[in-house]
Amino acid sequence: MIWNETKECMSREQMHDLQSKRLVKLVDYVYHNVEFYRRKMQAIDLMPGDIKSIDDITKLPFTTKDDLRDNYPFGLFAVPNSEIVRIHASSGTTGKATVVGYTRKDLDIWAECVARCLTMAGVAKDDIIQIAYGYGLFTGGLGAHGGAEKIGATVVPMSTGNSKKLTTMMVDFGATAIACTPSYLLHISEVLAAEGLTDQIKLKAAICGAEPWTEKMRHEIEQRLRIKAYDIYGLSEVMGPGVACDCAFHKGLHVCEDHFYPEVLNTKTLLPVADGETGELAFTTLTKEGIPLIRYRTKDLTSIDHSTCDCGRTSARISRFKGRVDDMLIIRGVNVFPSQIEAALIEVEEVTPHYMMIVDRVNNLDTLEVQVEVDPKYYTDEVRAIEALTKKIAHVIQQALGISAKVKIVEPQTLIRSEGKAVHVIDNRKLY
Ligand code: DLL
Repeated sequence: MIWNETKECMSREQMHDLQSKRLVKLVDYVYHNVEFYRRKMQAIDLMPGDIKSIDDITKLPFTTKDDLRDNYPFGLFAVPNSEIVRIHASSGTTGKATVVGYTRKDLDIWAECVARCLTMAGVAKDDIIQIAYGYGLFTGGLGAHGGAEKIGATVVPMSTGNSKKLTTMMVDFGATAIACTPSYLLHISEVLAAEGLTDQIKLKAAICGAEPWTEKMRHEIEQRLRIKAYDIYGLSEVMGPGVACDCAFHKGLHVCEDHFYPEVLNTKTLLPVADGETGELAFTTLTKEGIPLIRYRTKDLTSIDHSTCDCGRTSARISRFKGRVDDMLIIRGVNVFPSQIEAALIEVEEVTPHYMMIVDRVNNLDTLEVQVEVDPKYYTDEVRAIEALTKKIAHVIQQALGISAKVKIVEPQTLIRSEGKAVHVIDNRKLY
């Protein structure tokens, strides 16, 4: 069974009508159920009745990550908590997480969208798929899991962190598909090679995303493992993995645009750009009940193409991502904002707000070193005192980011002072 073949093969006109119908319903829904949207619309004298079709979308105000943070944790939910059956969260720009809630229907639609993506990657009922995205508050693990179960594949919920077990089970179970970050898969390919197991795997497809990667990296993965690798995109605010995915032609990622209306915006004017032009991607969730979002600015840079793909699908395609408009980094699949480090360091009396993050990739695994300047009045040559302070800072950073970092204390006044915008990140990773 091809998931949602009918919807994916809708004509552009049919899609326009469906999106229009859904947007009209959504605007009425948020106006009556989310005070935040009601106020925002009232502020610009906009009533639900003013939105008559998807072409009116530009009349609506944008939503940002800060709006989610300001309404932390549940302020943007459109249903009472009794209707929410799952919570996920991702990093906020400062201390607080960005929290999203799903109703049962939201989870069904999420699974449907992921199922479409997996189907595009050739995964079917008789496949055995290892899900090696993190399970937990991150949407990767459980999101991919739901879609794989929906198509009836045999799901192995590996999560992250134990490469040896993963490679052993890949061989022993005869896994035919894997879903994980592309950098982790490159690492896995090295583990397999080191163990002499590459020839014993039955893998045919990988569904990789959650971090930026390149065509070159895709070819490298395909060559090393003799498989086909597909690009899957998503973000927790909008849903999680499965917002878009590429097909065997790899000419952009097909957006599940019956559920997530994409706009690509000029980064200065915030007006929609023409097909092919790069801009910031925004999504309106056309069917979400738990936390519907209107024109949510993803900060991801891409371009859009509404022409029919060589595969025959008519859905809009977004190009491989070209970066971000903000300073968010993705380290070991985890979203990290430098401002989170800053907020964490403020809690440590002995240090100054001068820090430098050095990100690298060793054996295809990301590493993070945080160099921190100590307040001169606490600086000492005494090794034990420095060790204790290093441990204390590492703990605070781990708590704030959810990932570990190597902390290096440096002498006062040694980190570069910038005359313009402060530079807090050196990213040495090369996405080949
Ligand atoms: O990363 C959801 C996800 C899980 C997608 C598993 C794909 C696979 P967040 O943690 O909220 O959600 O991070 C979202 O990650 O705004 C992009 O900047 C980046 N990102 C996600 N997928 C891709 C991709 C998940 N395929 C943020 N290519 C997004 C490039 C990606 N960047």
